[in-house]
Amino acid sequence: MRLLVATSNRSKRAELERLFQGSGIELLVPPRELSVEESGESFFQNAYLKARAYYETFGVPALAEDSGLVVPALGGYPGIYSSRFYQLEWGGVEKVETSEKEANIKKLLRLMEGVHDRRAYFHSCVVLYMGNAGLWAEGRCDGEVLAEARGEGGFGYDPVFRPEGHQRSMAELSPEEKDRISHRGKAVRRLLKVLCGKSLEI
Ligand code: ITT
Repeated sequence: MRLLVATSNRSKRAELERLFQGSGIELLVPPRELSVEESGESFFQNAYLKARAYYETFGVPALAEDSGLVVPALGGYPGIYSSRFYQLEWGGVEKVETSEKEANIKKLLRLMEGVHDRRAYFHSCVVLYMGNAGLWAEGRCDGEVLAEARGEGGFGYDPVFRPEGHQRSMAELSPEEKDRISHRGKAVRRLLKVLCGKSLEI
């Protein structure tokens, strides 16, 4: 089976490729990236919109993922707005000095200054869209927002997120350690269980 990976985020694509290794399913890179408006109100709706757009453009079963960091003390933000949090009026627009990632992190840390409840979780929803049939699965990784960035691995908010049960930030974990506990790892393993009918040790 071959699936098109409906994402323009290279780090996310690399993680999905790792998570599908050994599944017998081949992930194909799209001939070009699409700009899909993420107008949904949930991770599921946005993942569905992306998977459907890639399927309709390229005619191949498409796998999309929508994810983000949910911080209850911030009313659920950045949430579905995680990738473009710095641009949101909510909480004040953050200027991009080095990269969008740095601006997102800077805004999150600014809003968390003096906040006692630092609990947060990453959420991932994967959607496989095949035209007249489909599948979806979700995963969550609980932890807390750190006071400052630590580590070089992963992507996005990984340097400021400490997963439960670990002393290191997500960006300080090896790729294999992250895959074992991550929201994306859990969602993909659940999808594969339905798709292949077996549990994979990834
Ligand atoms: P595509 O829509 O093209 O897949 P994207 O990066 O815009 O790429 P999302 O809309 O799903 O993807 O936004 C996900 C954002 O949530 C991502 O850019 C990060 O800021 C954050 N995020 C998701 N998973 C993460 C992870 O494993 N580690 C750190 N940050 C993560």
